[in-house]
Amino acid sequence: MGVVILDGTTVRSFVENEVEFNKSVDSRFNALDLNSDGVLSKSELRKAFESFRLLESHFGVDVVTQPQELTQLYDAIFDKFDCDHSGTVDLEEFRVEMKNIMLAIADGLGSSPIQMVLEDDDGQSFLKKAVDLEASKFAEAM
Ligand SMILES: [Ca+2]
Repeated sequence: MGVVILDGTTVRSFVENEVEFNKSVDSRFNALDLNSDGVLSKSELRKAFESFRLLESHFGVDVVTQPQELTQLYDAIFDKFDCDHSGTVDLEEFRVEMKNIMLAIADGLGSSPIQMVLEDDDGQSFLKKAVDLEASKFAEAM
């Protein structure tokens, strides 16, 4: 477990590094595509958001959300990803919306850094990757 400092600039520069960002998004997409049919179904995408825990936790404090509300929430998220309303999310749709979400997070963070506690198994998380990338840039500059 480690503590990292994260601000909007860190997240933004990660998103804007298209090669690194798409690599992370693509590997996440493949991990989520449980039946390997090349698209994400509603339940596959729901699992993604349950694992991100962006919705259920608020500043690290778990909030209780009713299952029915959650289902509506996940349906709304799925519609946002599924731009062409095909009933599935393809890689391109996933990339576009992940970028939107990360930029929204960056805007939310602004220039006030937050401290994040990362569990050991968070090695694959997007935010962790953003921090690692920023750290490697500092290392190169020195
Ligand atoms: Ca699938």
